[in-house]
Amino acid sequence: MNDPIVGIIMGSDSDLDVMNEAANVLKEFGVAHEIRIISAHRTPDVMTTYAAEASSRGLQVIIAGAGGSAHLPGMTASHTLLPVIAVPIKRHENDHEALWSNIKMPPGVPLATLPENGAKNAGLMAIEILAINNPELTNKYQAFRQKQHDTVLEIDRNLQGNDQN
Ligand code: RP5
Repeated sequence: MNDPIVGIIMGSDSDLDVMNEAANVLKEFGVAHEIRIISAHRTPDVMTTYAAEASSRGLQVIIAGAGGSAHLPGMTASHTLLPVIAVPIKRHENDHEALWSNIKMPPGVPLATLPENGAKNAGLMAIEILAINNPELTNKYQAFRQKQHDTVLEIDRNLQGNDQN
């Protein structure tokens, strides 16, 4: 595999089931990536070093997922100039702390916060960012969107057919 250009990081291995959806998207598009467990609270030194060195190691985008007080995405964004996409992890019905934590960044340090558990779209947003300067990836992404479009048309056609009875 090539050197990773996307870093997927998360606060705990208990976030893996959600964050693997981002990894699956990157795999589908053939984008080299790495997956790391890095906790803003339990391993703050690792988080700081990872973010500070991410760009010089060749990463172009970071996807960061965390639950609870969820400081990992925002603090990572504070230590790098790379775009950071946040995935707030939600575990139960009234568990919105991570969303509120991620979405309330101070002006000057942006964090692209996606919906709770929105790791699939985090992967796709990383593809969009990378595709800006990558025509091959742009073509793959265009094909993905076209397939999605055609699938909806087919489902609708089938529905109309089923209704004519
Ligand atoms: C957060 O605390 C992690 O991102 C995880 O979502 C949550 C719970 O972590 P574990 O106790 O399951 O390791 O920092």
